[in-house]
Amino acid sequence: DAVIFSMIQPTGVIHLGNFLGAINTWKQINDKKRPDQKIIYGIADLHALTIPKKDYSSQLKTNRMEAIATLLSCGINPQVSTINFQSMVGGYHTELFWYLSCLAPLGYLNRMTQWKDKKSGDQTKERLGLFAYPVLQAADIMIYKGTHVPVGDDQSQHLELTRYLSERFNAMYNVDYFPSAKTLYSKSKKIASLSNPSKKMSKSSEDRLSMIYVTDSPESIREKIKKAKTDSISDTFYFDPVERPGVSNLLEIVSGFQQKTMKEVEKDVSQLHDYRSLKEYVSDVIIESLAPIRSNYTKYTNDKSYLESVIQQGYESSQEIAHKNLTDIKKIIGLSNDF
Ligand code: AQP
Repeated sequence: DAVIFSMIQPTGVIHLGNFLGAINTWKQINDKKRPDQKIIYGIADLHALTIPKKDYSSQLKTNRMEAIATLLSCGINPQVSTINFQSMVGGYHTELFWYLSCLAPLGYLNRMTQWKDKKSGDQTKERLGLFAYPVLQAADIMIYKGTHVPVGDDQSQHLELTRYLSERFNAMYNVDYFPSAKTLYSKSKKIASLSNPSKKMSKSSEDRLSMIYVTDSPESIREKIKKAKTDSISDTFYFDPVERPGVSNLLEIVSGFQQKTMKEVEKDVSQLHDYRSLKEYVSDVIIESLAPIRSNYTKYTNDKSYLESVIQQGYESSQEIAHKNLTDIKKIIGLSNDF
């Protein structure tokens, strides 16, 4: 049977990159779930601690709650997909993390681009948690024996590590226990920053104009798209991510929301002959697509008891699988007490 698993960090409301790169695919999988599939979507609140911030606990508490409300608002149905907090089943995840840590080569972890991007370079300040981040991510997937992982392009290297650790474990203990988790990309696997299209749209950017949140107001969306970096190459708009990264990113966003091919999007915008009209068109598409998410979000954040019930239900269902799998894993390793 297939186990579809993915997670998102509780860093507040999500942006278009998270939505088009991952969450929208999560929803499509949710909507087409087959009886032989199990779907688990998690809030990676243990990963949120890898860049420690002082006096962060009340903010983390709010962010966790907002993350659940965001997933529900984006259309993930908790009757179909399990939604959990990583920390609630954290004992299982971190125990497997330890077993995998004993197999994970330092050299491999050192090559991870996320580590290279986020580390400070000062050994006295470097934290083991940030370095070990992808091993915990592998444990998150493997504790449920995940077979398919829908993520954005930036996660491809971590997924390779997950497959590597599954193989290592299977080879080390001479079993065929862990499946090789496939990476599932959405059509728009990489959404760029609006202000600097050579970079990915990222929550950690300090430039507020670089990203659009799924709950942004129509005015704010218009403002950000208006200020998005484009070019002056031609007033006919076509997809060319190398020569025209800004325009291509806007077309990519439209294609992601409308689930149209780039050819279709290019045809739709072929009537537009100035940047202002293009940007108005793109803003209209985004505003219209996000309207239901925005109103759902207000509804869910005002219904804390419903959010709590979703979390409790998600905990029970994932705990059961994690418990069973960890028991099997310990037996394979030689850590069970049936002498
Ligand atoms: N720009 C993006 N384009 C496509 N997919 C993206 N994802 C993130 N950014 C883009 C995908 O969103 C999912 C959740 O990611 P996460 O929990 O790792 O979120 P994050 O890393 O906190 O998001 P950011 O904005 O990318 O944060 P920072 O600034 O910390 O790096 C993942 O599937 C991811 O691929």
